[in-house]
Amino acid sequence: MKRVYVLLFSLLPIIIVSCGKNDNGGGIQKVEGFGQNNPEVPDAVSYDLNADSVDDFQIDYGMGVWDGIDASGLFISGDLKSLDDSTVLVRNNEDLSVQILFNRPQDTIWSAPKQPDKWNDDGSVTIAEITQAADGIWPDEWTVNSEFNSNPYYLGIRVKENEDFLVGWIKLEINKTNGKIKFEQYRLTADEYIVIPE
Ligand SMILES: [Ca+2]
Repeated sequence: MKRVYVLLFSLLPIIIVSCGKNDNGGGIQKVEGFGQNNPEVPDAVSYDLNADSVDDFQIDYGMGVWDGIDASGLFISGDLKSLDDSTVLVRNNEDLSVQILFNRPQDTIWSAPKQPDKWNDDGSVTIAEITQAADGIWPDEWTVNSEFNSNPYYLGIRVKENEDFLVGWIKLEINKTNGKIKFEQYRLTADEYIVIPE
């Protein structure tokens, strides 16, 4: 399945209609015109975790088009974007793809990760997404991008502070019904490692 983000901007004026600022928490856009159960696109949210007035991460949502054999549709992707040299821990799979959201309570997050773990250098990871079927129908729930399919979801993180980095973790709250992704809890340290508490 080929995925194309380029068409996003040409499609947006057609398929997105603002529902007003106070619907379901404010600022939500609803996708119109493509089947039933049309999902809503949550607003982007930025986080400054070490309170230095520089945002470190942003949860952002992008819409794209998937293009298969004799079929196509839309998808919405909820992504965690790295800002100001912050990054998240990923694991190298054997096929060279990377896996996120693998951390659990009692895991140790190292400032210098050990293979196959590494700090993501791609600038963005997909946390959750929802994909329109070829018949135009949207599923009832978003899919979390984790092979563990567990909740709560933890990510190891590194945040820039002055010329150094802090290591830590974030606990994500992912609402599969509306796709909203929130930072529920986090910790940072200047030590070499931090352990996610039970
Ligand atoms: Ca910051």
